[in-house]
Amino acid sequence: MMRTTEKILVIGSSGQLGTELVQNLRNVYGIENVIASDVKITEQSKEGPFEVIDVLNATGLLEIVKRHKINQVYLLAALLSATAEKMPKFAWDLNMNGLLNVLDLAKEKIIEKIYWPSSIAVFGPNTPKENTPQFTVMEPSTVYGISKQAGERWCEYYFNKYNVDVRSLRYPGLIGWKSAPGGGTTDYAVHIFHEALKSGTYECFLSENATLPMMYMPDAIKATIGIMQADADKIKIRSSYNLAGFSFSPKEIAAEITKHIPNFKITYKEDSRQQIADSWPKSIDAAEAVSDWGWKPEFDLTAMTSDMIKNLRAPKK
Ligand code: AKB
Repeated sequence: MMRTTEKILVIGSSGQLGTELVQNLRNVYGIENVIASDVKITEQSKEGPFEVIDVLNATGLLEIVKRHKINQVYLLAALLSATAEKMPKFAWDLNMNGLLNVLDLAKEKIIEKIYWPSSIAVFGPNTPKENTPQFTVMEPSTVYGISKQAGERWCEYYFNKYNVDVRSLRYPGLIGWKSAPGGGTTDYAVHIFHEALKSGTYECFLSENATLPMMYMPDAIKATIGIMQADADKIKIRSSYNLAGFSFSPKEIAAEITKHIPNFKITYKEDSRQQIADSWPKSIDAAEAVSDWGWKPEFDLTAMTSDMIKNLRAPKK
């Protein structure tokens, strides 16, 4: 474990990414130096310091940040693409004002460093779909994408105007076995494993050829901690970095799962999430993340599938 003076607050820590990020940050910085927080108390509160925080309550947030002498915030609380379409105004409020509340803490020099996730959802139907570059047409057609794109602009603005050290990644769909996703369009790529092992079948809400960029959780954690630990002068992009793992369609992941579960059957019944998937890139060019701060993913579709199935089959401790 690293000796550290960091005091880290993870907001929205009980979600898919937060659950694993908190565990990994605690391995690096020590349990007592990483405060988990969510809008309500969860099982995570048994594992280390935990606070109930509504990020929209700026006064409550400030009190907790001061009490714990926090100097870094990872702001993960947000509504994802599918849920945001059902509650557009609330999604905008949470995704945008939550970010502004945290950016203001850094503007006032109360905290030193912020991590804020963006997403491939910042791209839209007019963006080039293959190997989508860092700088390109961005006309998102979902509420989530609009909020992430505006958030990126705010991050860059606070960096330029107030010298706020904010760092961000445009995550693809994240796949992990330790925690469940919620409210995203890429969630099928996690559910498919659970259903394949439980019942041997899965009804997919995207079409068989809906190729999307994805990433295995250990790579996402490595990228997140990696960009936060990089020297500030290496972080040349203060909106958000393209991040790439690998891409696949429901048909391709089903074929990969069949190598482990030969009788597995997938069926397709598209819902409104297909339209969201249609508006997103199929693959991402992460050249800037590679050259600026040394991004390198480890997992591809085959390695991720084997690891997911091995871990989900292992007896629960
Ligand atoms: C979603 O599907 O909404 C998220 C994302 C790609 O940001 N997983």
